[in-house]
Amino acid sequence: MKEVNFQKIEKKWQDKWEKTKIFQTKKNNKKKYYVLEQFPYPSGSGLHVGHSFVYTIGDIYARFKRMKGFNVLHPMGYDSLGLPAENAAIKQKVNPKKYTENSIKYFSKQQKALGLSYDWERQFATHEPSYYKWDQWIFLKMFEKGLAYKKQGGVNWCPSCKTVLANEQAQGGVCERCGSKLEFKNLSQWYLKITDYANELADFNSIKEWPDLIKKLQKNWIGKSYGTEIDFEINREKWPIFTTRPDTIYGVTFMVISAQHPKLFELVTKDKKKEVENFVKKLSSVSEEEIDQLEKQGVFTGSYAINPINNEKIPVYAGNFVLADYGSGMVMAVPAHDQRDFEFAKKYKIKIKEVIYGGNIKKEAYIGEGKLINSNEFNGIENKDAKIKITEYLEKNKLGRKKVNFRLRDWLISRQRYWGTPIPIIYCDKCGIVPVSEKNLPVKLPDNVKFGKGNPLETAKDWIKVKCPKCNGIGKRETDTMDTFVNSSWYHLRFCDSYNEKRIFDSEKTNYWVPIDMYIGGKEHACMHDIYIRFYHKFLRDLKLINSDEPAKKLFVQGIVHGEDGNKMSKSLGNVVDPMDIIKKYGADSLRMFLVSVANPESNFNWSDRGVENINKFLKKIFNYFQEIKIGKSSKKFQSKLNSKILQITKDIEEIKYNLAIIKIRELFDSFENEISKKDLEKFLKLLSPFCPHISEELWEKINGKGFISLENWPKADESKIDKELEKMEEQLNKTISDINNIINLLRNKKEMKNIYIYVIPKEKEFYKKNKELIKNKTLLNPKVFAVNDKEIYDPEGKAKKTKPGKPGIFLK
Ligand code: ANZ
Ligand code: ZN
Repeated sequence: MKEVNFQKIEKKWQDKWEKTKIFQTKKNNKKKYYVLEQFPYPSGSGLHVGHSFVYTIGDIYARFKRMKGFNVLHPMGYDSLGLPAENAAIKQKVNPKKYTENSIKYFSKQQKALGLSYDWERQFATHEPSYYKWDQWIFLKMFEKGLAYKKQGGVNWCPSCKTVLANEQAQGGVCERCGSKLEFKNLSQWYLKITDYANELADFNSIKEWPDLIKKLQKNWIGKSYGTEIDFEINREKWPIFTTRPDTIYGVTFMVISAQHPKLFELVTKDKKKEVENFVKKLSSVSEEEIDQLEKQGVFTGSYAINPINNEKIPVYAGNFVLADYGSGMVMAVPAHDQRDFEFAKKYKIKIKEVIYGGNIKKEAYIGEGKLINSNEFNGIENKDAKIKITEYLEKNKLGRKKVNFRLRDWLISRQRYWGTPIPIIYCDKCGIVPVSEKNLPVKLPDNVKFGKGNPLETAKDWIKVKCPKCNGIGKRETDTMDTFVNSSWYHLRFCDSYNEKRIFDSEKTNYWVPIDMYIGGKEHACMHDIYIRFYHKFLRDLKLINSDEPAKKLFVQGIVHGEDGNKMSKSLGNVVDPMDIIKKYGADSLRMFLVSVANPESNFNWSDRGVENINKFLKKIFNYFQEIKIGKSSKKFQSKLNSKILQITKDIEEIKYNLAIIKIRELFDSFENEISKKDLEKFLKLLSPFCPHISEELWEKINGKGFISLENWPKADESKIDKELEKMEEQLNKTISDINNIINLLRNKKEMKNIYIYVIPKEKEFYKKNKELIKNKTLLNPKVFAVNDKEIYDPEGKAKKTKPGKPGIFLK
């Protein structure tokens, strides 16, 4: 086999694509298709295998859809603000801007080396003031509508990143970025009122095609819960309490208010003050997940609540297992029917009152269904019905009401860091919080800051000092910047009109392209970016800037590439693969094809050097074949094969089962005969081209000589040419071969195996005999074929009995 200089070929076509701008997109009469891969955080270390994988998945799709006749938008940009860039810059003692811009150059160079068919004319990076100006503009719109607001409260603080974090970034009580254990602080911070959209975000009806897993994770995170709000009276004040179990209201024997509740001390009596203060001080922050494992602790506040249904007086405790910002931050505790309350009651010797019949409440809480007892007029009613009846009763007497609650919290966006979008707010002693006026946007990040202790922006004294837009008095700029997830919440819209200076984007242009038809990204974003982008999309819809409800029709979540040893790639394990090394050695086409050939792109898989080498050999074989082709007439058999493969490959790509498509491309190549028509060879190259665009262009040029294969039409199958019977037999044959290989792989003494005996039904004998050579090549065993009714059948283990039509019996020796 002759060597092939893949690198030279790849460079040639990348240059041609770039020069002719063939992937540049404009509005036209074709149907649109928007493919987007989640844009990267450009880091100085460049592209890793995970990036190459995501972009390859998207690029194959974009190329495929383009050839299918769609007007495809496939843009790329950089999510370039954020902590990691700032930290890396500090470490290298350079300005984050310089660091970031170098990283972007390096990144896009590597992306180009992968042969990705982006419309580079639309590229932007979020650290450019022409982009983040619109982050600030959206913030002002939210501020105007009361959706951006400042609030004092308990927040998660990362001691290592030295900033507060949003709830979504603090799951499990650790920092999403660095994994440090979070501290609890009480601070005044900026929030976006995502909870106003909670109900709509919990509705997935218009994104049915999102993966079930992502929908489930989001659903849990948003946590829609139907219940009843009941007004308890404490010290003559009304305290509405959220419960999902109004049927247990007669069993309430104490109340628990969150130790972090802002109004806790209004309930604490003088003699209990010291004790409660000590209790609160001892507690550290816990995440929602941790609460269930926590030892339940509390302390009596000295106050009593009145149960509105029977006027019973019950003690109010402060406790560590109640969340301050869920429901009303206080619970009505029913120890007989809630295990947390049960443990608490046992510990503090509080009365346990059974109100639902069926359990043994001496041992544990009974959380099952049953009839009500000890509940006056509601006795004897099934508790499911009692939920409705008691809520009705409370509603009638104005003591309570139906209520839907969400676990989702407002999005905390303040960050005490430099490398983010400045929050466009000015503080004035006279006027308070004043928004920067629109015409003064963008508020640019100052260059002159000192990194070191605290928020660097606080060292930009000249920048901070500013006139108050309202009274012209002395004002001070907000020094917190926005969470970087803000930047990525609407970038998909900006790609439709990247360089608009007058507006955030032109609605007509954007409405043409959005929603994204195929969005590709990681599972880790399920409850962060994937929720935020939906929120922003809906908000901008409500501003009438766009007319769709959801950002993406389809979301595809790719698997993770592990190291050759099966572990997560990491420097310390020495199993990191640099895609650029692979491109240098084998070329981008081999890398691309390998990445999507091992497994379904949805699954995790292990890197394998041998795997790439194998693909590389295959591509060399194709290349060599085309150097010495005999163009002629295709046989009927080949035409049948080709057309049937076109059908299957098209379907596989459509469903992003690229690995299956590649198996079929290989089978098709294996079935190449001495003479094939030019048209058919062209079709083969077209099928190959989304995966291996460079050599496809090169070979296309060789046999056709005109234009770019990337802009050709996808081949259509002529079903009349398919010999269904034959194709079915071949499919079964391939299945048999793979069964044989599976058996061989399981055997310990595989080396000693020489012969394979294949038992088929009489009708299939001829077909298998004809394919003996193929079986031999693919299994490295010597095949002997018998029909089950042959007189001289050799079948020492009675395997012929297992034969079924299309499924031969097999014996190895
Ligand atoms: C009385 C009761 C009796 C409850 C019973 C449960 C079982 P979801 O489904 O998650 O909405 N709750 C209310 N606010 C809370 C807070 N801030 N922190 C911790 N727990 C809180 O759960 C609602 C239930 O969680 C409510 O129903 C309340 O306890 C508790 F046999 O009220 B329940
Ligand atoms: Zn003022």
